[in-house]
Amino acid sequence: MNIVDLRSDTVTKPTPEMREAMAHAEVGDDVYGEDPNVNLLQEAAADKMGKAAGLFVPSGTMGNLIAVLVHCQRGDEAIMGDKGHTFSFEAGGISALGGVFPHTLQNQADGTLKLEDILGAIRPDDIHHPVSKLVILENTQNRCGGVVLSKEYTDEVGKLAHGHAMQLHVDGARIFNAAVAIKTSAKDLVHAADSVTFCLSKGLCAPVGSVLCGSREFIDKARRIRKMLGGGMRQAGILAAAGLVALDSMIDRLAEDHQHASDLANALAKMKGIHFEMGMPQTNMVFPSLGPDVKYTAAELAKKLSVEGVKVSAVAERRLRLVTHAWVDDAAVEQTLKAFEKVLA
Ligand code: TLP
Repeated sequence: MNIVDLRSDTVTKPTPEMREAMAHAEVGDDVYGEDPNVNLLQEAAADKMGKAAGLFVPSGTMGNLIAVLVHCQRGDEAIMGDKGHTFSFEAGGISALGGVFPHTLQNQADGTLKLEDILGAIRPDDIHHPVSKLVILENTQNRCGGVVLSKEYTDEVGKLAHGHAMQLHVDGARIFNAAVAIKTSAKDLVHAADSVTFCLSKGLCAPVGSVLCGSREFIDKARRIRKMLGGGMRQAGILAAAGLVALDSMIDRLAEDHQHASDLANALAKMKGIHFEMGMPQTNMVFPSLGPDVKYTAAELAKKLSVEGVKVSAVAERRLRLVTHAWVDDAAVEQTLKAFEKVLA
């Protein structure tokens, strides 16, 4: 049976072009800064983000952690969404390893943090309080439906943060999905950010890695922290070579993933018991909710779908997440819809 894996875009595998580039990649010791492919990738990534420099890191989680550790000292506070990846899915690393205090604000349905909430969260200069140092936004905002934050909104948040001597970090794990969805450049979307992490290993299909971008001074500090965390990867050019292919040839095609997500959602919305309380997909994430007519929980339904060869995630008692990516084609969409029809019958 053909398996359709919609649990995440992290399940994507390197393309034949990537495997070819990896096989022939010239390498060097990146801890000495001597890996030519890593250096090329970092330059290309920084250019795409409109920042002065980039740093290849093993994961999005490490990229976000390093950014927080550069921007904040122990006891400082970082303002972030309560549905943000850094708050919910990074094992509390900023607190465990950096002593950084997370100040969470409610993510609105459109993925934003209200400007007045951010303003209200910034601490006055008073020895009773931690020092507010950083605001973190996520674009696309995963747990709000993979929604896109606009340039205008991000610029407003940047202005607010900078006006209070704070920095802005964007977790842009899927920033290219955001850019493709609203037909703009990633550079524009993160213009106001002091730092941004984006992932090569999700919709862009590279096997491993993310790039953290920012000013030259920021990246110099980030490089030391990456070493401290054990993220100096030596002959990482084998991975960077795949990352270069990802940046060259995998960005524009993300529109196909968005189309497949839309196709899935439109057809699922017509099935009895399925509704979209989080809204229809803007990018590659589909979050169907199960109404009272559906006799299964999301976890039970996911199990039944897997018997039909369709893997999805249960993200709440009555909500699933389906993520489209390059390995999900028209036939996979069809197989998924047939599986839903069968298990809901
Ligand atoms: N997200 C994964 C899981 O960890 C939840 C997924 O399947 O969506 N920022 C955002 C917005 C992310 O969605 C993720 C991964 C990361 C950071 C972390 O990236 P990695 O997995 O490379 O550490």
